[in-house]
Formats: sequence, C-alpha cells, structure tokens
Amino acid sequence: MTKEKSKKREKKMRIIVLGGDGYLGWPTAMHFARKGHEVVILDNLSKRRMEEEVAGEPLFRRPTLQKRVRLWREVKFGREIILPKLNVLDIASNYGALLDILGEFKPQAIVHYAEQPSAPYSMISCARAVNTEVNNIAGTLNVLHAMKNVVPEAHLVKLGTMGEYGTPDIDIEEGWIDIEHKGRKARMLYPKQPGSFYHASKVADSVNIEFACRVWGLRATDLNQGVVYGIDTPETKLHPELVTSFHYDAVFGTALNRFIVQAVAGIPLTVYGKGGQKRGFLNIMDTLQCVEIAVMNPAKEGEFRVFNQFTETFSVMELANLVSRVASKRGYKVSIDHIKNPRVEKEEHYYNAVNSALFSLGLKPHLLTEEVVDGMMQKAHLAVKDIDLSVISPNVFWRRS
Ligand code: USQ
Repeated sequence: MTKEKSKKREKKMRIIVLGGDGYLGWPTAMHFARKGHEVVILDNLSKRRMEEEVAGEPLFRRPTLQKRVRLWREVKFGREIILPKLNVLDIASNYGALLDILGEFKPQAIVHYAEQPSAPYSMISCARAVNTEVNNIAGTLNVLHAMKNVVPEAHLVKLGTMGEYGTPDIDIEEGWIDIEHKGRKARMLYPKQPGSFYHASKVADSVNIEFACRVWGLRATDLNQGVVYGIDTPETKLHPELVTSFHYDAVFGTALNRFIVQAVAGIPLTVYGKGGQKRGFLNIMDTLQCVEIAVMNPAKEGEFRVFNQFTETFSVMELANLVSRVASKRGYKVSIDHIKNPRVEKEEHYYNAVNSALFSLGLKPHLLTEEVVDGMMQKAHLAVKDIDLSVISPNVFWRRS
C-alpha cells in the first residue's frame, strides 16, 4: 500500500449508516466505530416487522437497537455509536427529519443499507412489491435530495446488488459498458435484467443516483454486492449480544447461510432446480472491508462509480457440495434435495463478472474454505434447538399459479 493510501486510512470520518440495525448495517456501524470514526445510525426498524410477517426470526436472539448501542458504549471497544433522538426514522417518508439530521451531523460519508433486502419478500404479493419499490426508491431519492440541499460534498456509498445485471450471455462489467452501435461508440450504464421486484428497485436506484451525480455533481459509489454469507465479524464476537441478525428462513435467508443451518438441523439442503445458478459471493467480513475501502477512497465530484462487490463465484450446487462435505466430516448426515425452483431464473448459464475495482484499492478477501464453513456450522450448532423447521421450505413463487 502506498504512503498516501495508508494516510487516507488513518483519517477519521463522520459517517451515517442508514439501515444500521440490519444484518450488514449493525456490523458496519460497529466496525467504523471501533476504528475511531464518528458513526450515527438511523433505521426505521421495518425489517424487524417484516420478519414477524413471515415468521423469519433470526437464529440468534438480537437485542433492540437501543440496547445494542448501549451495550456497545458499555463494553468500550471503540468510539460510541450515536443514535440521534429521532433515530427510528423512515427515510422514505420523512424527508424533513432526514434533512435535519444530515444538516446537523454533516456526514462526510453516507452508507446506505436502508432498503428491503429480500427478493422473495418482494414477490409475495402486489402490496409487498409496491412496498419494496416505494421504500427503496423513495428512500434513495430522499437521500439524494437531502444530500444536494445540505451536504453536497458528502459521498454516498450505496448498497446495490449483482442481481441488477441478471445473468446475460456476455461478461458483466462494473456498472458501465462501452458499446458500438451502427458505427458509433458510447459508454453507457450496463444493461440490467433484474431477477425480482426487489432487484428491480436497486436498478431504479442506480439510475437515479447516476442522474443525481451527472446533474447535481454529487459523488456516489454503487456497491453491486453479491450474496453475503457469514455469522460473525470481529466486532460481533466481542460480546454475545452484539450478534447480528442471521437469517435462514426461505424469505430472508441467503443460500449458503440456509445450507449451513439445514445441515446442522439434519434436514436435506434445498437446492432450487438444477443448482447450476452461478452468483458472486462474499464473506460478511468482506462486506465491511469493501464498504470501508469505498468510504476511505471517495468518488470524485460528479462521479457515479460502480464496484462489483464479491470475491468468488460459485454455483449453488458447488455450495451445497461444500457444505455437505464439511458436514459429513463433522458427523452430520446430509443429503441434497433438488426441489422445484420457486423462482424464474436460468439454472445453467454463462457467468463471468468483473470485480477488479475493489481489489485494486486493496481488498484482501476472506475466501470460502472448508474451515470457514466448519466455523459457521459450529456457531449455528449452538442454537440448534432454536431452528424453526417450518420456515425452511420456500413458499413464495415467481410463476403465475
Ligand atoms: N437458492 C437455492 N436454495 C436456497 C436459496 C437460494 O438454490 O435455499 C438459489 C436461488 O434460487 C438463487 C441463488 O441461490 O439462484 C441465490 O439466492 P439467495 O436467496 O441466496 O440470494 P438472492 O435472492 O439473489 O438475494 C441475496 C440477498 C440480496 C442481494 C443478493 C445478491 O438477499 O439482498 O442483493 O443476494 S445477488 O444474488 O448477487 O443479486
């Protein structure tokens, strides 16, 4: 690393984490606070309500946001995390309060996780699709307008998704593509083919953010993140109640996290269809690392930067085989079920996505090894009695019935 880069890393920043109560938001807030940055959390707590709707309780009991923040203060592992008086704030519907908080705190970076994150949730019904898109798109629009009005120099670090691109038969670039059409050339946003109304909401966000950067000169990094796995980060391990919300149900649980819990529960792994679906994956610790890299290396004025945020590519079947191998070594009896795919997606396809931007800025990945899977299994085993088998089977279907 160059001297200049390491100096940048030492700089202490004022950071707002929108959606700071979630699976990724809470560990991110602790991570920055531990490094001495000034961190403010806002969250509308809607994820906790949605979890109740689908009975998708996280595996490990998780205290309220207020209690988490209080505990963080008491254990003194880093700088205090700030919860403003109006911390339970819906950024999609309360623009005035968002404006006040940004104006008062004057963040240098805004890390935006405050979105409904589940593809299946967005496909349950018309109401859930509308709710997902309104919440996600309006929230981001409010953030962009508030930035323009009170903190135009701040850097927006927005969590997008690799699922915006879909699975085209060509290589996936990082946000932009050079196109030649009828003899003329242009650099354009990469074509999008989202896999759910949730993924579509992220596409709309990307379009709106790019527009705001181009027209208002805002600076933004769109982190097109792959599927995240993992239970712990260095900070969640500091105290049992600093745990994050680890999901394994069919609505909020992601593939590898679900397979780990299924193996520990002694039930078959739920591979949807053939299992040849390929995706980019990353460890939750690398989410924190990538967000930190983005924050500490801000986009330039007017720049809309897209980083594809994943470290490795696997097919679903490769993950299932890996989990099954590790589980067998631990003495669990594991089988793999190819269940009818509840989604409409390609089950065998070309997939080659570029992810070099974060690596060139210093990302050192935590790769998915048998040890990592084994560590997750051991942790999940601690809560084996709490696994609710009734929430494992998918009950949201993409097709018309
Ligand atoms: N899958 C199975 N069995 C399961 C669960 C999933 O075969 O039990 C398959 C799905 O059909 C899909 C793949 O695994 O082909 C990934 O599904 P997922 O549920 O792990 O992830 P996804 O719905 O795509 O969404 C998750 C996060 C979302 C994030 C996205 C990144 O919930 O917030 O944006 O991963 S990406 O997939 O790159 O779009």
